[in-house]
Amino acid sequence: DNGNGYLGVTQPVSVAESNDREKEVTVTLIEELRRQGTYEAEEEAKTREIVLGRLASLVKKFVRTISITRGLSEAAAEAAGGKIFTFGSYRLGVHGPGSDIDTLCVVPKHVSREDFFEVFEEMLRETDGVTEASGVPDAYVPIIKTKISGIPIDLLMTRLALSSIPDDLSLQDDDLLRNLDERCVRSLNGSRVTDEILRLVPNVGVFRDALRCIKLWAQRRAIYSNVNGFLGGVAWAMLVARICQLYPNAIAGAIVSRFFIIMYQWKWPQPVLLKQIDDGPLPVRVWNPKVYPADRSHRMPIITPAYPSMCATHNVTQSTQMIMTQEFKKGSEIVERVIIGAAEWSDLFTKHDFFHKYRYYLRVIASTGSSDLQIKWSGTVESKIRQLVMKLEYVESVQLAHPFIKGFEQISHCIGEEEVRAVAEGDISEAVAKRKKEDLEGKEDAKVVYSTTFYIGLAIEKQVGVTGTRKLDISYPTTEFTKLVKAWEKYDESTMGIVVRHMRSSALPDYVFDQGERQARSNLKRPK
Ligand code: 3AT
Ligand code: MN
Ligand code: MN
Repeated sequence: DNGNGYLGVTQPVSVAESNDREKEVTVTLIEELRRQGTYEAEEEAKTREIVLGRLASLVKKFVRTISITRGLSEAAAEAAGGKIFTFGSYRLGVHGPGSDIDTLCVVPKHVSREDFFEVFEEMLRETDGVTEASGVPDAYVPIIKTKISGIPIDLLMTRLALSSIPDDLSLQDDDLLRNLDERCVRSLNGSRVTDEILRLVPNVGVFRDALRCIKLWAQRRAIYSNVNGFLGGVAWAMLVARICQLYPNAIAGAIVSRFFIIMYQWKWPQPVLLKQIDDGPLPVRVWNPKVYPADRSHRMPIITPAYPSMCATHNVTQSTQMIMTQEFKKGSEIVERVIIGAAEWSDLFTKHDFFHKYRYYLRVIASTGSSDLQIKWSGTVESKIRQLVMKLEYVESVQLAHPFIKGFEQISHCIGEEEVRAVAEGDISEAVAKRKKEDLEGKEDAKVVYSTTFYIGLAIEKQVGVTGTRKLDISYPTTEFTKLVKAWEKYDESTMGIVVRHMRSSALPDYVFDQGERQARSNLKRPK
């Protein structure tokens, strides 16, 4: 509550209770979400709780162990505490079967990050039920990825400027950020943001059900991805939370229907805020378009509620904004029909038609010779795709450059340089496609090529074709993009390939379609 009797930066639109029809469609919505498999089984939920309990004790044991080696007494070591906080989808209560648990480990000041990545990681490995534990200490947000009793877990750590971490510690106080290093501040942020979102919604149960619906819809419509210029989990959560604030007594079905209409009509770049932005006690940057030109360029700003507030949607481009706006419109039409009984909730969750929508596509192919290197290289290339999209948007005849939200990975077993080159250029011959690992045995010039292909759909003005009379010229954006990815500090010409090619939709490979999807569509287009 902000002192005015409501949550949020404005008064609610309506404090009315939902009507009978809205109650009915809420029941059918939850049924449909169940049918779609968005809820985990009871058994898995129990496993998660057990795993978190064990993780909490392990963190305490770790803090105690380090405290002893730092010369603290038994009693002081015990009192040093240590606590875990979850964030991400599990904390919000919208995780699905197989989701990870994002967990923050909070330790006192005498425990260092090195201790975490050396001692704690080792302790994890020696724990029963732990099947994976790999730390990335130099990441922007340092992380240990682990798996306990089959549950994937992302572990972050933050070292507070406190000599002990009591069990009832809350992360809400902004002063906790004083005297922390930047990595600790970044690691703390996820938990502080999710906690704050939950505090700022009037009814957490309603928020969860509505968010589950919106997440599933966004995934099916292929607009769930922060890197590619759409929205990620935190941004979707904040949008739904804002609608919940505007209709504090509405139930999930009603929230979902308001969501689409309000988001379709939103006057961007007016920001979506869950509370007023605080200036806070530290000399750190807080989102402020009046001060920072970069913040003024955000097209659909959705601002995190925990200090220091940031924009969760700085990747949105002109094209991705247009695509999301169209999807809000379509969603609002479907939900309107659901309310009058002329459509089913399942209609809202139909699969996207990205690979049927455009006549021309760009392919970006990143390739290397090893799986470890491929993860890094394809990740680097993917993180730059929105730069390519923005450059394509500048090309006069390009109306829209639509990035697909995931890359397609392939492993090709090649014999000879010729085949290696062809695969790197995206031409995987039938012979190569069929060849297995065993077929390479004893072959001297054999090489395994790992490739990831990203697709960008192009909406082009009529009369302009890739091979038409007025030629579409995308050489400038593609050359600039290639230069940009090659400027990566770890780029190595001899081991990393990057190729950009355009293609007609008819040349799309079968792997982008579900079984039978392509055939069904082409029958649809040419009825007999
Ligand atoms: P899932 O149910 O796990 O798919 P989620 O919303 O929990 O959905 P993630 O586990 O990927 O999604 O991310 C949870 C939060 O962790 C979101 C963001 O604040 C943070 N996060 C995700 N990826 C990164 C990253 N590479 N670096 C830093 N923070 C990240
Ligand atoms: Mn997660
Ligand atoms: Mn995660």
